[in-house]
Amino acid sequence: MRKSSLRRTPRRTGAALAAVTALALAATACSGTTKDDVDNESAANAPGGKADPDTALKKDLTVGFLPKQVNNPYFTTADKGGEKALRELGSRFKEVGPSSGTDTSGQVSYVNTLTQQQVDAMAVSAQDPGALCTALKQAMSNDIKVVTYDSDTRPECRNAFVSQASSEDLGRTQVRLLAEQIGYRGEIAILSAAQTATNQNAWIGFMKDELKDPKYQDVELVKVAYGDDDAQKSFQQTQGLLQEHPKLKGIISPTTVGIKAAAQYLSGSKYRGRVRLTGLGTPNDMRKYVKNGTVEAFELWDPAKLGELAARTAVALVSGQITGKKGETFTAGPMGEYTIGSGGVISLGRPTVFDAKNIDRFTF
Ligand code: RAM
Repeated sequence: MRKSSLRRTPRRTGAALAAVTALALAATACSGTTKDDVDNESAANAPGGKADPDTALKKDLTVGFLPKQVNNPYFTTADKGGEKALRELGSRFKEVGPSSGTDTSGQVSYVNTLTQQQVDAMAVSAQDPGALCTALKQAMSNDIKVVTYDSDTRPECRNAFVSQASSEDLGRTQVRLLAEQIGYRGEIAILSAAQTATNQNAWIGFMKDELKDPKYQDVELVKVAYGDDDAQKSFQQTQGLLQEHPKLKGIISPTTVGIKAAAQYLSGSKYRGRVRLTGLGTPNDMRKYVKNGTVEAFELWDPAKLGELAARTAVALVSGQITGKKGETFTAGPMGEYTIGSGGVISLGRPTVFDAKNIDRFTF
């Protein structure tokens, strides 16, 4: 089914397209499993397609953005970055996506919709590493380039992953930030997003590994709670953590929705300033909690730049400047040159740590 002629036969009827889609879905579902389990490289390593770094960027393309959650301010900012870049490149942006932070099946339907609409590329932040694979492979077999950004799927289910920063760095630095604040002693907890989220789970894996270092021998991780990137649930989970673990000294929340809700809870409670909070948040969400002493320091990358890089990567893939293989390089407009790393990963750069001294310089 690779490189089927679907996109080159505009007169194909909707019914015929649906039939082909269903057949291809069945075919990919039956054939992929064994290879998928062992193949750790991106879909770029499938046969065919050679990068031509000198070819011109195509215009008039349509790139569909599918975030984890549409009404999450983090994704609003990220996708606006993608929209701006596509406008500059003479292409079109569209955004679809679920409103809940756990709606994996909703994401699968949106992938299928974008495939049926025959977009040129899609940029997807995956709610779950495996659940989207069949649908994404179907998109790629219809000559649609697939970029994941923010949260990855399995490497063979997309052409490239635009990563916000090294997962290892993000996981380890969040533990270091909190440990310094609690004097390397006491109980800590993690308040995450969805239990299936690839990005949060990768960071949590590195947090647990970091905690094995003997310098954290007096720090104990007592619970990982999940707020599903839902403000109310995250607030309640924070409350629950403190009820269950009254000696808790600190919380790491590696989600913009979670850290904001946790800060809101701590700020209005007797724990303000006593229970430390760090993680990943936007300066706009966290400014008042830094100023009122609830939060000392937290980190993030610039979401708009992440969206911009996802859009520029998608256009470079469609144009044939890159295929997603390790070692290929391309110029992402004013963002400069990027090299594709192992597993088809393109890394945005290093995150910024925000505190009372620098937070007013950032407006996202
Ligand atoms: C939330 C989402 C997103 C994550 C940020 C830090 O907005 O879970 O995937 O990257 O937090």
